Amino acid sequence: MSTHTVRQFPESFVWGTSTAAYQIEGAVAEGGRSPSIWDTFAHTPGKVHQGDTGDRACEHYQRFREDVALMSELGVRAYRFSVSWPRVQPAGAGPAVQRGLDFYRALVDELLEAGIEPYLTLYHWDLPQELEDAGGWPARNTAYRFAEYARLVADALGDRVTHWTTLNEPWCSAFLGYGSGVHAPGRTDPAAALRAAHHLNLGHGLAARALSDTLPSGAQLMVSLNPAVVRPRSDSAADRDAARRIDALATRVFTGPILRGAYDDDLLADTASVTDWSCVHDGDLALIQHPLDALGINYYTPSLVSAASGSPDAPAERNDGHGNSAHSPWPGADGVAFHQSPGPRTEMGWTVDPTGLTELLLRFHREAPGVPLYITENGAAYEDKPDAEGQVHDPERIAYLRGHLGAVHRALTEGADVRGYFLWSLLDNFEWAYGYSRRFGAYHVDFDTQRRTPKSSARWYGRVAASGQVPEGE
Ligand code: PNW
Repeated sequence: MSTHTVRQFPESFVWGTSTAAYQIEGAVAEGGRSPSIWDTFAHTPGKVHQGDTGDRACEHYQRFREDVALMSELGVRAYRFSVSWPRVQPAGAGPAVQRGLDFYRALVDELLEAGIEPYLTLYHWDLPQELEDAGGWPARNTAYRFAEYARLVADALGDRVTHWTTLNEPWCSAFLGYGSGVHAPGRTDPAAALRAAHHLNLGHGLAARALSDTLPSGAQLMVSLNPAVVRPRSDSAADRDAARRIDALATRVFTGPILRGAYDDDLLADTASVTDWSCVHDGDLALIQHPLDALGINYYTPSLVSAASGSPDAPAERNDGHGNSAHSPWPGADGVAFHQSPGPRTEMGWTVDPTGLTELLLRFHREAPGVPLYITENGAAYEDKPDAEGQVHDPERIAYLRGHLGAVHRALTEGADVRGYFLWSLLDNFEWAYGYSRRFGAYHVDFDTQRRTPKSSARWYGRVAASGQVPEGE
């Protein structure tokens, strides 16, 4: 076997970068935008690292043309971004605000002009605050409001955007937002978190139907999930059961209804002490199981779990990678302990393990037969200090990307229908509860001057995107 194999990707493989509205746009009071739950949360003392907010972020709202030029310079042919709901429909109900739609139309036109294919996500966590005040995702009405908003955006941009994603990582919205409270809106109510999960599923199904009704034929409908790769610490029955529980709460709570039209019995049994699931109405599951044209998978790191040792009532250890909270994001799984997986870690504390990505892609190749897969997020945070010449050398990120692209290639050779890869992220940006203290960008951003500088990983990724080849060594 050669030690210098070059892994060749298919000609049609889509290479892109990814961002989200609240993490990069800033301009939170421009153009008629109203506050989202993330504005409120970030402005609440103690919620975000050093009191950072998205008020300015990367000023992408003003600098989007420059940012599209960065993508051209990089040589990527696709861009995944999200639309800010409160920019388009400030109260979360009623007519769209034209200035909000105009911003996204200008962005899309700039992308198309540059030959970059837009991949639009409707919801990357920035719920209009007014809808939270009316109950948020634990309230059924929010799912209907989401579908209405989806239709407004599809009416406005359906003539020029082909790739449509309803939700990004509903697990984070439901369980970090309403369970552990480390994300907006910061509620810590396990029953509300499970209701939120169902209403996110319902919102996805209703929005999928609205998009199918509105978009021209040929449009591609997808959802981006962050399914967990859960590994039991030992082969004992108790540890394997702990892994099963977390798989149910992290992954199957979404893929069950979305892919198979059902919540699995073990999930319902595990959570029976938390909720009776009366939020699931007749007909909901059929709506949620709307045919998908593709499935988006976000992957960063696997999870290592065991049955909590000691008395059966011992509280679960928390996974630091999921943010520190006295409250669990895993309702009904108090008997599960999380452990640090062995191996090198990124600045998030997340273990680098590309084999998890191959596993996930092969799993969904089996569980969603005929549904093309995209990696809609993958990447790593490192310290990334500019040197004396202002250059940023990030060999660890290059190694991370090389490893994970190797994992994607491996899944392809084993038959998975993987169509594209979106690096998280184009720019260093507002990393949620970590504020600006964690940098995922291909481009370094100086948040005082807003200067963007390509890291060495950006140049590396650009060469990969241009050639479709991932070199094994340097
Ligand atoms: C994802 N967890 O967030 C998001 O889609 C991005 O907006 C974010 O910047 C990126 O990954 C990096 O964090 C996650 O605790 C946040 O398991 C937290 C978790 C997973 C994903």
